[in-house]
Amino acid sequence: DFGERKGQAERMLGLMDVFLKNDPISLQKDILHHVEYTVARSRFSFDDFEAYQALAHSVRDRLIERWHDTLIHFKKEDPKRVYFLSLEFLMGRSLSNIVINLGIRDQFADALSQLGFDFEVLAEQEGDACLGNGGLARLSACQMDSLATLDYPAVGYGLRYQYGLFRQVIVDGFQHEQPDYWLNFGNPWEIERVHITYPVKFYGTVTDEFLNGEKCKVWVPGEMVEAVAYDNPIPGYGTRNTINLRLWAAKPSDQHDMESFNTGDYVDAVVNRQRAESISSILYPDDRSYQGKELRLKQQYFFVSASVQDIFRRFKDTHKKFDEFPEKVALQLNDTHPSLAIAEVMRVLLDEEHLSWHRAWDIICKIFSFTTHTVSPEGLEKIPVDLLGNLLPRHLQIIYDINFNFVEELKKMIGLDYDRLTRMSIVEEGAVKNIRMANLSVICSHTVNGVSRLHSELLRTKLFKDFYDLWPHKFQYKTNGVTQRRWIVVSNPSLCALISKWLGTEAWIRDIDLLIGLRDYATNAELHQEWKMVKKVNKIRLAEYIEAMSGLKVSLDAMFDVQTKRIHEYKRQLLNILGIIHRYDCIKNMDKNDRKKVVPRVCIIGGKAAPGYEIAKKIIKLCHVVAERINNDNDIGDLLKLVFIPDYNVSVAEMVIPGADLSQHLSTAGHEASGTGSMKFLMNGCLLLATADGSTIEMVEEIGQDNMFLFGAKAHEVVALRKKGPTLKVPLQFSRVVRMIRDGHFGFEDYFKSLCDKIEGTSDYFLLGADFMSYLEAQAAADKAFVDEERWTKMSILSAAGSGRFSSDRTIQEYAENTWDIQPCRCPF
Ligand code: CR1
Repeated sequence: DFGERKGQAERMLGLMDVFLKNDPISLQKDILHHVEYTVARSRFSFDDFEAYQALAHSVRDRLIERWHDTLIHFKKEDPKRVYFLSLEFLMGRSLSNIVINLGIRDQFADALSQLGFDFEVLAEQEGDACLGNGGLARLSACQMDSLATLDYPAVGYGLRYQYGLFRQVIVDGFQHEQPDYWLNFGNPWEIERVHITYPVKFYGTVTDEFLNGEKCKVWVPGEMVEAVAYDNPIPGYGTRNTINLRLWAAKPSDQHDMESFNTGDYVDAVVNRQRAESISSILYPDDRSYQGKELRLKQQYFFVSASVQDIFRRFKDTHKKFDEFPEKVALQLNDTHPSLAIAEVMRVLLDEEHLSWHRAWDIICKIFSFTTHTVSPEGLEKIPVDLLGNLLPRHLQIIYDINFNFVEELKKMIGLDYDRLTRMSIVEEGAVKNIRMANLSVICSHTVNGVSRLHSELLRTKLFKDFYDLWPHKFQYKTNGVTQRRWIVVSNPSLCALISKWLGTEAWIRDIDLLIGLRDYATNAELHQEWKMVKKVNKIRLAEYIEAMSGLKVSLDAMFDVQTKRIHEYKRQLLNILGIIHRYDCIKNMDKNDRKKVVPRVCIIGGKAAPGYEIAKKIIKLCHVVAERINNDNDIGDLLKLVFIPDYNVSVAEMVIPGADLSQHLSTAGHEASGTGSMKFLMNGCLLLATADGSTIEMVEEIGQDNMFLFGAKAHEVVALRKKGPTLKVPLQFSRVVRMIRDGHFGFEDYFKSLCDKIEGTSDYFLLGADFMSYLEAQAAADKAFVDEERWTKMSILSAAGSGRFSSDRTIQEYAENTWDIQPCRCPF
């Protein structure tokens, strides 16, 4: 009957256009069609949100076309694929990004304007997908964009949380958290795959059984839930390739609780089933502390198990021999969160595919690569053995076995150095026995990546020194990058047009190295004029946002000075606030003449604090009380303003970053693994005031020290400074501003006492006092540069021109070549 089916297929094809058309009439028809039949509003009466929905569905149709073609092409070519496992993806909005990558933004904008709608206004209707916390999660999103653009055969795997990162609401200067039920208004960018489901097992017991005369382990689970796939197509730019980001949602399993239906109360049994869904219900909002919560572990295993089943299914579709597995599969662990995948792949190979330990282990050692995103040992995930053993009894056995073999091997290599053996073991002994997920990941991966050069150095000399001494060849680094599609083309259209005009090409959108060509015009008066205009346009947009949000009018002549990122002690937002208090204090004590020389500033701070992170929350409150004081002091006027931007997320960032003149990156040296916010500011021609930490060190190499305001102790000096403890001198200026807070100059002195105690005396772990003078000097240098407009503009042009190295395209290419060993697989047009 193949002939019959083929005949039918041909008839069906004849009924459809080969491709959807992108001329204005076709687009308008398509949008109206979706208004009427998808959104189910009359085409004579629909509002902006409904128009957005119809628009999104028209875009989605075109996206799906390419996505199908890519998947078919990959299937045909069967290249080695990289599977990118990440518990977090911070996608933000999708519409603008997608139409730009598909190359049909202008066509849609024209079509809409003929219908009486403005593309930009509709794009604003979209809510953010905040399925991640901060740096790590946004990095994953940028990397997906680059993977697609560079034609790599990649699949992203993650969790489809029903509640994304909390919304931050400020009440009386205090942070409050509100749930982000982001799916309330539907999500046109995902495709629910009701037929792509896998059972995921938990709890239960492991028994020994005999199969064909061989002993094998059988895991009899105590609970089963179903993982359902939701596919999110990710289009590349300048290519037909559109790759898949597959997010799993938990649903009750039909097999799981037949028994309870027979024995118990029917209604109760149905209600109980709903508990299964809680696994994918919420994103944990702490980005660096691990409390050994069972639900978190369940989430990790749930997404890992479903992804691994999916990967095996795909492999087995076309391959019989598992020895070919490493030729077709690269598994990337984005931090330790997905590292249970190691034990899971091992379990499947041993218990389900019945490979010998030796063969299975050989495969494991060839397929995993691990990237860590932290510098501090406390940031490394540990899982209590009891918790793991209860939830995943078979996995605990496998991890013990891996560890046993490892330690035996290690003894042969290093002898009975018990301290070192203890440090390197996957199992941490102690009152609570823990599994060290980082050790597991390092031991089982062929490559361990850091996210900047300095980070890699710290990994080799501190965090993973023992492992580096053993396996130096495993350790690499790939300095992070961000995608210029999102961070220039989508978020700063005027700059995008300007760059293309001066470079005479749009090719830099795919080939970022071309940006360097801007250097040739760094002193060109005409470019300077246009460059300043672009900045002004973006400052106006930001100023309007600030006014709409807080009622505060800010002067466009002032320097817009921005620090936006998650609130953390090591990121030192507090240093910024103390600097602002100092500036305020100085202005207050100036006479009229001196005040004329002050460079007016609008200081902008934004970022979320983890709900349980008290100190971070106090920093937010401090920012508000200081702002209250300064902004209401008529004596100060436009010389100084302080604004806290609430609910910082991807789309707020898209507006704030292009409008910034100066951005601050103040982490105590040696604490920021990389930092990626700085890269977005740099690309947008914003000047950086920063410590020599993470990726900023590499930025200095690209744009030169003269084009940045660097300050503070270097990473290698920090340790020595800490040792000085109480003998460490802090400047009078520092003591004075802390005293102002303690004395209640801004109110709430009792509440802020613990904050002040944290930075005075021996407890100033992040060295605010030690770095304060140097910080003030860097600020003064920034003021001086700002009044020299020509110099400032030149620095700004050189910043953008030198930002090419910080594109995620470069990062991904390095991963593909040096870690995953994959080749591009380009879908023909
Ligand atoms: C690091 O703190 C880095 C990003 C992306 C962060 C930051 O320096 O740029 O990862 N870590 O690599 C993180 O978010 C949860 O950990």
